[in-house]
Amino acid sequence: MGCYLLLFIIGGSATQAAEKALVPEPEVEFSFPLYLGQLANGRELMLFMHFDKKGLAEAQFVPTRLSQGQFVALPPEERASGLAEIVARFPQLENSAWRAEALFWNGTSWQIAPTLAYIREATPEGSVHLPEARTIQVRDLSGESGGFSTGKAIADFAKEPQTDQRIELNAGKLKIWRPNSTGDWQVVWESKPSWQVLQFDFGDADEDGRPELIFSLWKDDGPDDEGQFRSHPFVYGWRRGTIRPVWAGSALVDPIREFALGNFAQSGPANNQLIVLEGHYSDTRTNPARFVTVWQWNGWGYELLWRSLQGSYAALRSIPGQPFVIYKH
Ligand SMILES: [Ca+2]
Repeated sequence: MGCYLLLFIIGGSATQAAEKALVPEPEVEFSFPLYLGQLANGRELMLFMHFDKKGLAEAQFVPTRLSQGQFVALPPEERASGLAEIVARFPQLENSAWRAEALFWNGTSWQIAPTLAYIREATPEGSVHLPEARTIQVRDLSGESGGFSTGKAIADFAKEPQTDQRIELNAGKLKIWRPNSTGDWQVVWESKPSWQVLQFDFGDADEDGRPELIFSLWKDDGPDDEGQFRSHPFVYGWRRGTIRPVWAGSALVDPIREFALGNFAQSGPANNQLIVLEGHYSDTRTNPARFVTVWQWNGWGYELLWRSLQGSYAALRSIPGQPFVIYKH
């Protein structure tokens, strides 16, 4: 009898330890801006650096303006001249690995211009390199928070009760973890085994003030997939006490290589744009993209605002609060 009891206890402990070990730890990442000096017309030059567990991952030169003791993003009409000044300041970097391109809103249209940025994962041949495993910890809604997508109606969800949440991508599988009533992390949602998730972000994808999980995936199980693996953008959110689909984009005409969600135009408080590097189904999935595109939520889906000329594009990056999207070409 005693022997059985002992075995039971040991068995129980081992199982618990194994479950705990599987809880993903968020990435160790931090960013800081370095002040480099003055530019013309009262602008100030910053170097934004981003570190992860392997060291310096990215560094971008960014023109800013000093306002009430803070370095703030340039207004739309100054963004082009600010970038031009940076390239002129460092002519020795013009034909180096720092050479990059910026996409931004100049007040009247989307514009691209040369800039300087180091991206460790950018390869000379321009292939697309997305991390195979990534875990972030965020704060998400925890209570009843109304219906699904509310289109253009902006609500202040910041006052809602929030819960810690970990989003884990590992080898094409996406999982959402939240603590249960005793504080132990548990999986509350995971992507279908047949899906291949490439990239995710957490932000207000449908402009209603609530954050969502937005991700790009390949799947072949929908009527619009026609038995082929097709690229889709999906949006999931915490709705009525669980994770639910908010918006499931249909099979895209051109597959997503990389995307970035952010308030790049900075034209309103919840006015996000989705920047997408688009490839072609006939290319391999790590081939560089052929187009850079800008999309905006219109109440029921994403509407195309701008498309680049055909070219070769990869390594899409942005800095929170700065109105530039950087890529290599
Ligand atoms: Ca939202």
